[in-house]
Amino acid sequence: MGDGDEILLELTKKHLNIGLRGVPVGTCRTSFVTPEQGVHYCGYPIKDLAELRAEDVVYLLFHKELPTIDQSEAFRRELSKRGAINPAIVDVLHTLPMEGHPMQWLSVGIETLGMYSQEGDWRSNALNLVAQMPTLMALIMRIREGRGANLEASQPELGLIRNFVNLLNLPGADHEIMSKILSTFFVLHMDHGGGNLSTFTGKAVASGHAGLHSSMVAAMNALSGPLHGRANQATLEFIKSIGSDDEEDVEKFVRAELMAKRPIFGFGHAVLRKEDPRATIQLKLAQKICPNDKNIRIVQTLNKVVPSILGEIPKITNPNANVDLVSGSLLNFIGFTKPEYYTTFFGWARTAGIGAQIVDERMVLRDGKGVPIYRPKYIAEGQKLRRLD
Ligand code: AMX
Repeated sequence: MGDGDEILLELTKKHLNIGLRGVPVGTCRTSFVTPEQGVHYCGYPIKDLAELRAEDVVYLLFHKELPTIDQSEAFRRELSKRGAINPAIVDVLHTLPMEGHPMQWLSVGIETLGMYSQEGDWRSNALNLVAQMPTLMALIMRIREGRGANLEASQPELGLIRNFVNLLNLPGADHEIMSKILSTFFVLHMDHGGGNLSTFTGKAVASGHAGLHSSMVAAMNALSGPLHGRANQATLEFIKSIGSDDEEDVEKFVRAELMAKRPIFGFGHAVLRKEDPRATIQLKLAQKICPNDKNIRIVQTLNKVVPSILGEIPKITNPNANVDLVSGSLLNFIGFTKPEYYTTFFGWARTAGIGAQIVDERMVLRDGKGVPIYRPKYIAEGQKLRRLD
């Protein structure tokens, strides 16, 4: 089960130079995606996990089962112990150019953490990174925004989300609401099957034994592209450019965008054939927390009018909302008004899923031997093909 309906088992020429689309390359123990219910973590549909504590979902991805109360407490203590980071990271971040994208800062930050927290085993290194990400994220935002590093205030024992929220201490922010929205965002974005570009890249680099942190940096760089993780940034920019929540205005705007051959951001999906449950969950959360927020009202109007407009276009296989329709507007509502940071939240969440998948490929699959170094076959142009025709 996973990534849609049928599994391709016979390769022909038409499968070359299409980015391995649909070509099976391995098994994934953490998650799969179905057209009806979207992503499942270790067999659980995402809608059943969204309200859980973030650490319990990290536990699920690493252990393939949800923790008992005792296991949950022990795991949170373990993460808390792993959460302390070397203060030298602050000096490194201060040397980075403000012109860099926050995702570039995140990559440098993760590589630097790796220089100080390698323990020699993939699992420990992955959990160290998950535990240290909240502090790294807060430091990056504070230093970039000229608010100064406050590493001494880091309290990993508060938990992943709460430590970030306290450390960041964004002026005017409501810490309860920020924690709720970030916790949901974090759980929804942790994993998405084995073959998405960033996860695949991370596992490929790890297959050469480059080390957990260097492999994760490769994954984050893959995620940073506008065709991959940067779609949440693009969607909020799209929503802001609409400017009105009136149904007629929105419909006019959407039809003009389609005429100009531009995408309607926040709609459509490569695998899903229904509204993405991650969009449904965030729409409900927005309705509860901030129904009158200007961007959320535009999102709600979009969700009312767009599916039927896109439904008129036969080539579009899924006219419904995807995860990115709402996430940027929620982040904006809790005070993250600069969309360039949104992909870093996505990357932060993915360190859990990608970390767990790297551990599986390095320490579990093939009876613990691990997947060998990646080496797909490329064919010389003009080479005679006997079987690929
Ligand atoms: N607006 C305009 N055109 C769309 C569209 C949309 N929302 N969704 C699909 N289409 C077009 C495709 O571009 C494609 O056109 P083409 O044949 O001329 O190239 C055609 O409809 C068929 O597409 P599809 O098979 O339904 O989907 P896909 O797998 O090719 O693309 C996706 C999926 C997400 C890239 C696409 O729906 C899209 O561009 N959506 C808008 C951007 C967006 O919201 N991205 C975030 C995706 C969420 C995520 O995965 N992170």
